[in-house]
Amino acid sequence: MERRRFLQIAGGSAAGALSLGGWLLQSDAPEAPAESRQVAGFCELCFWKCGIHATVENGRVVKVEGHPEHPLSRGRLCPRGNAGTGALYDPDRLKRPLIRVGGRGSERFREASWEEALSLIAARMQAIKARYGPEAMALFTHGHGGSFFSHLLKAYGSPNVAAPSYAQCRGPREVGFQLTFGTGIGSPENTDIANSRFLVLIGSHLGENMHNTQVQEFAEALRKGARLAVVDPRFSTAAGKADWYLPIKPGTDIALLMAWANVLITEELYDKAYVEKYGEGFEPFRQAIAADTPEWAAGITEIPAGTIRAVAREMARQKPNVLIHPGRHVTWYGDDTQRSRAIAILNGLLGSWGRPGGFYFPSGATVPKYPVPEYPKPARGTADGSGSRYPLADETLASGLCDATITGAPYRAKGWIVYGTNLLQSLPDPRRTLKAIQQLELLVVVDVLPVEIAGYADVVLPEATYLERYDDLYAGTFREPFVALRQPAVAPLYDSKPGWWIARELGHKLGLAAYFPWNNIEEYLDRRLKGMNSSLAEMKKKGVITYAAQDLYLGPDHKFDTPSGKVEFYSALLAQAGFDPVPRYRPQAEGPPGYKRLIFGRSPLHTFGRTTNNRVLASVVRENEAWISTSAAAELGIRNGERIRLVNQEGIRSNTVRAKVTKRIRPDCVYLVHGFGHKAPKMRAAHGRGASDSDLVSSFAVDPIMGGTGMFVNFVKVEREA
Ligand SMILES: Nc1nc2c(c(=O)[nH]1)N[C@H]1C(S)=C(S)[C@@H](COP(=O)(O)OP(=O)(O)OC[C@H]3O[C@@H](n4cnc5c(=O)[nH]c(N)nc54)[C@H](O)[C@@H]3O)O[C@H]1N2
Ligand SMILES: Nc1nc2c(c(=O)[nH]1)N[C@H]1C(S)=C(S)[C@@H](COP(=O)(O)OP(=O)(O)OC[C@H]3O[C@@H](n4cnc5c(=O)[nH]c(N)nc54)[C@H](O)[C@@H]3O)O[C@H]1N2
Ligand code: SF4
Ligand SMILES: [Mo]
Repeated sequence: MERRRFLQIAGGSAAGALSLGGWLLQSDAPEAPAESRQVAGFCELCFWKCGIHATVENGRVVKVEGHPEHPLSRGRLCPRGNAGTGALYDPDRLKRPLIRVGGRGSERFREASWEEALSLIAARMQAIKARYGPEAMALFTHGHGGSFFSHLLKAYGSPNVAAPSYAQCRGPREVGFQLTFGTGIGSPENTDIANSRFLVLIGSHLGENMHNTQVQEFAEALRKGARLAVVDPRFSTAAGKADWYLPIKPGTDIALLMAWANVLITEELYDKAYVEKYGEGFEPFRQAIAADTPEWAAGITEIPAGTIRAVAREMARQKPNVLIHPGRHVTWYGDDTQRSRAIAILNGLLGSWGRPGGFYFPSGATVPKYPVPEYPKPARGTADGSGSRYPLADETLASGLCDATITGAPYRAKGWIVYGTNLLQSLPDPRRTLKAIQQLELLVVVDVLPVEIAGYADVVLPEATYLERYDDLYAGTFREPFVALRQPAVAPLYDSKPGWWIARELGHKLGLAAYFPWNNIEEYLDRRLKGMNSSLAEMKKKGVITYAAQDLYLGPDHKFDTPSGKVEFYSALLAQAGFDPVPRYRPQAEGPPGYKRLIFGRSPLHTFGRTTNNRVLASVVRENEAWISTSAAAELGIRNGERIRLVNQEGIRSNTVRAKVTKRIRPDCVYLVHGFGHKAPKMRAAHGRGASDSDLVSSFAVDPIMGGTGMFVNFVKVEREA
């Protein structure tokens, strides 16, 4: 029992919220409220979009709980979701439009009316279009509310719309799986964790990585007796539940994965019927990895050959109900597409793609679009290098747009709209981002908080939070397709406005009114919903409509969407493009003597830097710690809890941060939770708290296949604070 306790997500009572430091108790506990109602919607504390019920009493949201019918929440939220009031009532929120009056980054702004702020933006956008063409405007966006801004940019004539959740997150995984199975993984991941009998986690640290549904399913699988192997240089929370923990030398996973494939093949343990029926290029694959024995891999990964064999045999015993988890944030070392492909291939050998406990086939509902004119065709392609410099990238690269803005090749973006992404924390090497910003004639930031990137904007626009606004419908692709609505629980505070309103107003000012032919969002949503036999009135009550699951698992005549129509163990496409057709291990550069590799991950109580200022969550986890192994700390004379600084290979120094001296990490690594060490002065709860991994990521390794930016390639030494 004990070993599973961490997985219990806050249930449907106030308990989850109340346990978070009593914050909600103190502020909101009126007796017998005159008004009490529940409003359905979906969460925006991370990008998973769980269904919520917000309880409103006397005009205030007093708690946020899991929507019982929503398939992603099933009545529960993670602790961050329960802390939604901390986002809504954050006293540091952006309150009014701001126009910069000092130098970029000086944080000197004056307040402006929406009319003035939007007119200024529209005038500059028109000037940029006239001088450089519409492609010179770029949009960086993350989060559901960005959809109306993407629409605006396409209507304006630019193809340059990118999210850091591709080239800085899951991009290599999508490409690796597409190359192998013809389909990417998507979000929510099509992993059938609940039915898995053996789960192998390659770094993906479920339990700290708190995507609600996955963690619920993880608990369910373990309860049903699933076995677990965890491969991680750090003894993660999940490692604490594992039957096998493999403390791998960082950056060597491809060797381990190919050695597993080698055992499955040489011991004839793979799913022969599946490989024969669905596989392509098995023979050249077998030959290519013939020398990748466990003994070979042991010398590279520092995992004993016996352990490698034992885990492979367990995979075989449980096949095909095995899941080698594809991970999500996979931009680690620049060889990430190949590592993701190695994971995909291993799943192919085990026959788990399209099988219970492996990967299911998700389906989505179609919601008719609101009719608008066709978008103009941009004269130039995207500026980021996807499809050209990085041939297999299938989404726009946020880092690529930043590069093009600096170099002007193939052409420069002269205006950026940044919606819901703090580029100074999410793109690698913040110095580059600042260099790019120097080239801009317009930088607009649409956010809810005065984050770092907002400090450099020409115009800052305060968005209403997810509890105060409608957004576009969310048509989820999952086991059972669903359509969910976000609606305001309370009216927007201050002078904040919903994204749809901002985008529509701007559209009108830019002469693009034809693309926003509706008068208000209710009209827009109702028309779309009527097209699927529902209505806004119905959805406001329900919050979500779920449809029957389609075929979840592999049928006899399945065709894969790869060039061969089969599961590609050997990729002719990669060979043609000049890449390894079969994943090959290549050593990573080591750090300078005395330095340790900087790796990072998540706290179960925070989402990046977006929640570190949330008082409810910050009352529990206020700052991050630098994990240092007991042996390394002894050598350096560092005590647990002592304040230290991390100094990277280029001499970049972190804030002071507490050392967490622990046996739970390899001596060659230092670990931080991402999202702390905020420099933005107006984020009063988060400012200066903990160390920023983003600042230390001054170096990155670009994946030559799809342009992802590997970020675990920096090294730090530890300095004691005098
Ligand atoms: N609570 C919470 N949950 C979240 C998020 C959040 O911010 N907060 N963010 C969400 C998002 S967008 C994403 S993409 C996911 C990210 O979560 P994951 O997909 O799980 O990915 P990472 O954050 O890269 O995983 C970091 C883990 O990889 C280990 N690691 C480092 N180097 C290596 C290596 O060379 N080999 C191996 N095998 N392991 C290594 C680290 O020690 C750490 O435990 O989490 C999601 N869930
Ligand atoms: N160094 C380093 N870099 C990383 C990572 C890492 O672990 N380390 N992780 C990578 C990963 S996995 C990902 S997915 C990306 C994520 O990178 P980002 O998308 O930049 O994620 P956040 O840091 O959460 O930034 C979200 C921003 O949205 C704002 N926001 C929150 N709610 C709303 C809203 O309702 N409306 C608007 N308009 N804004 C809102 C927040 O205040 C914040 O400024 O970063 C990647 N980059
Ligand atoms: S996983 Fe947590 S933070 Fe993310 S959407 Fe769900 S409840 Fe919200
Ligand atoms: Mo991510």
